[in-house]
Amino acid sequence: MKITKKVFKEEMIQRLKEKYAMDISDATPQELFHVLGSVVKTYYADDWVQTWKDYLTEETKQVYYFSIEFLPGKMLKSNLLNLGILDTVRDGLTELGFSLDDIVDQEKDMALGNGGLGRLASCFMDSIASCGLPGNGNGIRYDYGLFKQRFVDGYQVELPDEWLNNGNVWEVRKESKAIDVRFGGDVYMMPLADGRLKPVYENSRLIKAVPYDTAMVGYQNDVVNTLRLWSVEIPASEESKYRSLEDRRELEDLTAVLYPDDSNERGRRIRLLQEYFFVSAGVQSIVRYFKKLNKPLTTMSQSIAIHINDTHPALCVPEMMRILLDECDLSWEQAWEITVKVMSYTNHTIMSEALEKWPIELMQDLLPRMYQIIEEIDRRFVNQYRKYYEADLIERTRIIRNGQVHMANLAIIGSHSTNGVAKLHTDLLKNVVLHDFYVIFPGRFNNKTNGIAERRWLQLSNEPLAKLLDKTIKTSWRQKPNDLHLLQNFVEDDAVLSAIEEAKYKNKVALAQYIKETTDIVVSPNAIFDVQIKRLHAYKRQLLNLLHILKLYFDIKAKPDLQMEPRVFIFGAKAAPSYSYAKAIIKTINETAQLINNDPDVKDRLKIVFLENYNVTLAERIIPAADVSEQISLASKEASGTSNMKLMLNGAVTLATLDGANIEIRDAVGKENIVIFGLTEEEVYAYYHAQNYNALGIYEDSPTIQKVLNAFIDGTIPNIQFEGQEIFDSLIKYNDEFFVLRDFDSYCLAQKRIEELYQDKRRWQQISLINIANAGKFSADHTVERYAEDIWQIEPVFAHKELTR
Ligand code: NBY
Repeated sequence: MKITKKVFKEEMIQRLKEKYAMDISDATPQELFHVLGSVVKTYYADDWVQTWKDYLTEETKQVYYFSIEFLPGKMLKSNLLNLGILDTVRDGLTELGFSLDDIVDQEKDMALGNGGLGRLASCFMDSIASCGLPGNGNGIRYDYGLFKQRFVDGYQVELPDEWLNNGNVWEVRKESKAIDVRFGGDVYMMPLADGRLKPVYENSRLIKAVPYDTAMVGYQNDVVNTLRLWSVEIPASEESKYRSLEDRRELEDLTAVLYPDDSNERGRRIRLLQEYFFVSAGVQSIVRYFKKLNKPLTTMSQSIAIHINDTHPALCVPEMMRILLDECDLSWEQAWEITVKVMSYTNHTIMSEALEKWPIELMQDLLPRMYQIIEEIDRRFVNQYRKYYEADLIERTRIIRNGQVHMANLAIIGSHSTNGVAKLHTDLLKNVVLHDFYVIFPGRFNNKTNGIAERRWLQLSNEPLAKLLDKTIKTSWRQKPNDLHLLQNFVEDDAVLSAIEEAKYKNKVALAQYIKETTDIVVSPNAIFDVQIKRLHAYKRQLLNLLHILKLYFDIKAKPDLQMEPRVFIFGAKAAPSYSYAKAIIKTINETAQLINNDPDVKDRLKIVFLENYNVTLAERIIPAADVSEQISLASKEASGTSNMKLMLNGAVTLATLDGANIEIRDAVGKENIVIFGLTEEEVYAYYHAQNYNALGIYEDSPTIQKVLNAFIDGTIPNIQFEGQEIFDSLIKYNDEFFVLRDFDSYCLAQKRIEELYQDKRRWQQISLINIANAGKFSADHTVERYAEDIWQIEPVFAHKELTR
């Protein structure tokens, strides 16, 4: 698309007049944002229609990525970049007297996700479109996204995220594509004259699922895919059934809020209904589309792939079965073959409390037909495999067990592919967590290491570095992230090395400014910016970070003129509202920040900054300014991590355990260019087997640990009487579930190593460069290409595009 500055400016002036009846010079940034959004939409409208038509007429095989979370953040700049008009628009606006950045500030973050899993889904949407792959997202249009976090007296307080308050320019409501979804009541099977059975529903309810489509614009390739999010409405025909306001409310609330937990949802009715709601609407609309192609249902897997992102959409399996059996009259065997061929599943965690299970009664009550079908899948599974395997193994792998429906078991049994999200994670799935399934279905298991959208996490968020790269290695890296490798040739080039440092410095100045504005804390851009940004979880061990900071603090107190490299420790993290331990950690970090930041003895050698409301937009500010990337989860617990990749791409040095994708980052940069510490996964498992971990012993043997831990309960850290005790007890009384004390010494040594490296300026610059140069490997473009080839069997549409252009 070729848009000139002149045309763009005229369009802005004209549209603003039409929409707000005013001269552009009088417009507020908010008004400008809305007009700009609608102008940008016209720039991709034709391609959006065309992409859709191409898929239909060419009968291209498409993937549908089902995820209960998507976390795109802001979309304006990313759309401009991908349309190739970022500079045109920025310059045009400048000439009109406005700054693009002020207008960008007006856009609300679209935060329909909790953390890594939701953000991964959005990186994949960007990469799928940018690689020209035919793929669409399918999810829920929550009225309220992830809560806004505020700190009050150091405590996390949650406020509703009213992201739709000023409307949403990017979405298109498609009333005509609405779908009826049925739930509740009773169902029984009525025999027909020809011997088949038909379900008869009594007292069930119908709700209407209305899709809202958002364009997923590919990077300068004319491909525009669709993210389809469903919203609930009560169909006119059903109005009379709702006598009480409460009844109505329960339904209307179905798509009201995103559950703010990133590990477990304890069997809540509305959550199960949410899962079925978007699955049923999505699968029904896919089958409706497939029928338009006039092909035999038995060939569905040649046209359609459905991806189940974690177990939340696992009902895709029985829902597809229901449609094929009840509405298309296929036999069980035919329906099952199609379903398994179409479905694939990604697992994102080995933490057992996060493996989703639903009580049988709840499932029967809310989704009676789903339950019948799951029972039959379970029965047939047991029947088929008990011939070959011992009874215990079958018992452990079946779907219905101990009064519960095991969703991971359903997803694995009902799909042809199960993947983990980093090499170590996949190995643990095969060898430990899902080993029983691996025995039965060895060919279904595969690894797909996560990746990130390099466009957002470098091109958009780190302009100083992006420009430097253009100058140094030309611009091909923008199309092909692997070309970042070219930077490796400059590892001995002093000019390039110091330019990298200058770009980092610039970003640090900008972050320091933001920190001053939002927290009133003054930090020096000359200090080491040490960053830990991720959800607050015991296994991610923000506590280990804090213990080390306290150690540094006591070192200073013991030796007031201690020479050390000044440090700023930056945290960004939300805790699930119901996760009281995580909230205690937040409170404690905030109180420690008060203590240290205001102690005159510290003299700016140490600062703690806990930024409020960590989200995609804040990540885009912090990551370009980071010197050190904290990836310190207990080995074996972090499935992959993705902030590790984003920070590396921006030249931060990784300080990490051998967990998740950290291992692959080490392999990519070489062990001299990363700082590794702590127990390995084998050592962690050895402790589990021997059951001989003794946190109290470590405490008793180490005066340093005693000093640091006692600060939690002796009043040294103020205002944490309750929280301090809770944390102390978690380590000593409850034997330190995540081996924080065991890894403490090793972590402190690693931090010492970071300081030494930083003091060798040139060496640090080189490590930084090597990290950037080797980050292309972690582009989500590669990841989705692997999914496309190995799992979905879909192909890019470029060949066609080239011909018709
Ligand atoms: O998925 C994360 C993993 O912890 C991280 O290591 C990985 O990089 C990332 C992408 O693969 N998992 C995650 O973010 N999980 C969730 O957000 C989540 C959300 C909801 C629920 C469970 C997990 N839930 O049960 O409601």
